[in-house]
Amino acid sequence: MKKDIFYPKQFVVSLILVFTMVFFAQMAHAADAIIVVRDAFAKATPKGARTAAIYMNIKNNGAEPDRLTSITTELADKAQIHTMTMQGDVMQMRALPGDLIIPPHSSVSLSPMASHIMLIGLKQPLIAGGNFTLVLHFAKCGEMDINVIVKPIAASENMNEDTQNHLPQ
Ligand SMILES: [Cu+2]
Repeated sequence: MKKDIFYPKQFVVSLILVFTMVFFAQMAHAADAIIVVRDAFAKATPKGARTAAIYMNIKNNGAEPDRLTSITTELADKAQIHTMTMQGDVMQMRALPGDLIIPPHSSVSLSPMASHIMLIGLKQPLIAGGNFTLVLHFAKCGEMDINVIVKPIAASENMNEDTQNHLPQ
């Protein structure tokens, strides 16, 4: 006896509907990446160093500003946003008073000789070739885990390899 596999029309229609919804949900999620962090890196530290600087590019794809309110990592007691200013001939860095604002539809670059995230009370040296997790806390976008790669001390600022996108959870 011949056995036909029978799919009721309604079932097929709802199946297509479900696939369509999943597809668009994923598209929406990709477009949802309001804050995108790229090229997060630190320079290797000499043995015994208590501080380390981290650089990255933070892009805001949203229509409203967001603020980087704090940074945490298991590798250091604390992390601050530092800005660099010239005092005569001497470059000085100081902690940013308040949050780092990421304006809408633009990006903020933390790069050598500009701003950086400073780890204070480093618990272990950063070794070239390694990587570690940094947690960025944004006012709107929430918490974001960033993978920071460690480059040799002489690493230049113009490195575009190791690009990564981090989507908000
Ligand atoms: Cu600093």
